[in-house]
Amino acid sequence: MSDAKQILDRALAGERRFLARSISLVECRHPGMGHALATMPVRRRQGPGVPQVIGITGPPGSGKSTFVDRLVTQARADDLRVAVVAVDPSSPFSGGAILGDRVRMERHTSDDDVFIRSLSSRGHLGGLSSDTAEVVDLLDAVGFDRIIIETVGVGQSELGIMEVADTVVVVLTPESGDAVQTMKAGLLEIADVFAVNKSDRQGANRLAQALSQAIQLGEMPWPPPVHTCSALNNTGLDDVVDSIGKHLAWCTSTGQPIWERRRGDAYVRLALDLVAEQARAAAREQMSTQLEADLRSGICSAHDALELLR
Ligand SMILES: Nc1nc2c(ncn2[C@@H]2O[C@H](COP(=O)(O)OP(=O)(O)OP(=O)(O)O)[C@@H](O)[C@H]2O)c(=O)[nH]1
Ligand SMILES: [Mg+2]
Repeated sequence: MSDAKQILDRALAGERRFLARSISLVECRHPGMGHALATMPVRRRQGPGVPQVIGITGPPGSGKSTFVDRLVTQARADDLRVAVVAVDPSSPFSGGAILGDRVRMERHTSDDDVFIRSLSSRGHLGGLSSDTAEVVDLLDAVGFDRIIIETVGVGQSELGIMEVADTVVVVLTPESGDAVQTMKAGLLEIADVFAVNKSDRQGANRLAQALSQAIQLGEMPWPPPVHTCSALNNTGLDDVVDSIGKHLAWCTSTGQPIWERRRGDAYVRLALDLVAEQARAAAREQMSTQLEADLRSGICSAHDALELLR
């Protein structure tokens, strides 16, 4: 039995420390962990909702973590075990934000039924690397009832979250741009529910109305409901939560084929990412000092290097 399998088994037996270690092994793409994961009893492979996976995305500072904190409180009131995965954009500027998240969620850290973990986005534009899907599988197998993923994003780069979450909530603010900008950024394709947060500030209603109008124009299988709310003041959140529930119900009925396609995309993407990462690492290893120097000076083009390193 490999070390990874033993660590995973102890995580499955409910040992928190080993859950944290298993996640670290997923993050570093430990091959033994990858294989062990594939044999796990992952409930979400059967269909949406068990566990319920909710993705929260939106521009920096729109109130995602404050919102997630509310969702955690609500889930705990329903006696659900919750895991939160916050995907850091691995940017030198994110340090403060992550610290901020910890402070915001501090009240939950002593609760044994709440697990909070930051993941690196590995420089993926999407703010969500394919190993997030594996971490969610792990949290699923360990028995969490609800898994919440927070990622920062401003548009199409966020497609990855759709593949992992049953429902994606896009959190906007009156300051994050008008409806046209939101659509140009591709957020309409990503959102299952829009939460226009910071409704205590001017412009939230206007943005929400413009978004609703734009949505009505498109013929979407699930036109995303738009709500205004204030995560800080705890107002309007019930409607957002209600819409999350309705979207999940839709996923388990009419929307099931769409949900299945999204899920399938995640597995295909994970496989392609693994291949690409391995090829890149092998090419890096193979690249001689001379070839690197030739690339730097322009003697050798990137296309020539491709032929040489194939
Ligand atoms: N006025 C107002 N401020 C809010 C509201 N919700 C959150 N904030 C504040 O907005 C700031 C950012 O909140 P966060 O929850 O950290 O936002 P975030 O989207 O998680 O931020 P990043 O993860 O850094 O992208 C904090 O100072 C919050 O207190 C709200 O409804 N109204
Ligand atoms: Mg945050």
